[in-house]
Amino acid sequence: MKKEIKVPDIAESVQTGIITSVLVKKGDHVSVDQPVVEIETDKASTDIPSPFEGIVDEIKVKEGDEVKVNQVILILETEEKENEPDKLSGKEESRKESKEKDEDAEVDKEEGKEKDQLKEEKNRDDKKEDDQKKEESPEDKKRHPSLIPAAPSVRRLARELEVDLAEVKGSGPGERITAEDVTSHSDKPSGKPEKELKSDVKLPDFSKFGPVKREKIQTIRRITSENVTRSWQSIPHVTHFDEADVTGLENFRKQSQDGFEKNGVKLTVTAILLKIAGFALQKFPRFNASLDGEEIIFKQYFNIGVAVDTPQGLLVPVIRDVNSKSLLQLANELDELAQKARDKKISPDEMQGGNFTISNLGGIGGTAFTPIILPPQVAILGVSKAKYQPVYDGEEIQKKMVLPLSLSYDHRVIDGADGARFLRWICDVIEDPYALFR
Ligand code: CAO
Repeated sequence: MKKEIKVPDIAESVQTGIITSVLVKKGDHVSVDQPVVEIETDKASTDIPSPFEGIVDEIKVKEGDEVKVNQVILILETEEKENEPDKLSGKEESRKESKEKDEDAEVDKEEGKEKDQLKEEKNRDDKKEDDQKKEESPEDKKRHPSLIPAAPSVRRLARELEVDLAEVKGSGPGERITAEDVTSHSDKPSGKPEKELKSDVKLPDFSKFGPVKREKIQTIRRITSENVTRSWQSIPHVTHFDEADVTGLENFRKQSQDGFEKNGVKLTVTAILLKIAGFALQKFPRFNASLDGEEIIFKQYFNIGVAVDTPQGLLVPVIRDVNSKSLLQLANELDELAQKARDKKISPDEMQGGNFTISNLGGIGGTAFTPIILPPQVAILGVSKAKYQPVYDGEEIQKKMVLPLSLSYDHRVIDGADGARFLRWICDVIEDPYALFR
């Protein structure tokens, strides 16, 4: 029996991706969980595993194709007979069941909320409706979107795909709008220009001046570009600079190296900064927060993202609960996640939930830079190259290794003095770890 392999729900808010590699060919035998294609989404590169065992009968996609969640990518010829019940692998079946249960529970909850809301709105509108006693026009629907018949999950999908439900004709009973109605509506040209990376500068014909070559912008670069533009345009950034004497910390790092290497990992500057930044976030809760309209959300957990330079662009894996981890655990986890990011093996989940970010460009060079905040975070620490410098200590000039640090913060949440105190505290702890107890 022929079975379709579709693009699964990769992560919340991910609806499309680009096929970067097809890992099988027609006639190949595929086993359960064997990766069949590699897909790049706005969150990461990931493999799509086969939920069935069988022989590849047809490949519906090729490298470079843009695909949507639920789109068929492959057809497998399985050993199952036509009339046999759908035999999903045990793992897939329980995955599906528990996902459906979770979704049902969520939908029930949302539907409950929505029913109350609907009731309220309906009471308010009943008087008017008595007078009108006529069918809802699209204009009415626009004024009362909650009167449009659609399940909460469908409304959510419409929001994600930026589809206006008032413009969708429902194909379900009583013109109820289904998920398919929304996705097929989003396929139709809406008259709105496609999201693209536009420059405000009118480009000249460069070929008049010399040879040129054009290259399509890859998904990760495109998404980074959109995110940094949005962040730069919507967050009032301030960048504060300071320097830490890392002579003692470098000695500690070198002395500890043997012990770490016995455990198969190097103790790096970034791992030490992760530890110190975790304590700093605990001491200065505003830096571990997010802005939500007129409220500030103070997070009670300490997850820190680390910017990783990869061949496909900038990725930011997140180290969770840094304050409950030892330096060795942090060094190990950082090494593992950075490698996964470079090997395109990092999952979207491993890049979510960060409260603060560290971007260390010091391994490459530079004296200072102004990092861009990753919303909904409110601050990011930039690290430049540590080098020996003559430092006057009030009595004499000494040779010290100095690490330049830059902290960009959201001025809506953090004042300049707070920014200066936060970064100075980090420098103090780097220079003298006993400062932690002060
Ligand atoms: N100053 C001086 N030397 C530094 C340093 C610093 N700030 N940071 C790292 N180094 C040194 C390390 O000590 C190491 O030297 P040794 O081999 O002699 O010990 C070398 O540089 C390489 O370090 P590393 O990069 O392997 O290790 P790391 O844990 O410090 O950094 C990571 C890991 C993921 C942060 C880094 O590999 C990386 O990708 N950095 C780029 C981040 C980036 O792109 N930021 C920009 C984002 S905004 O566009």
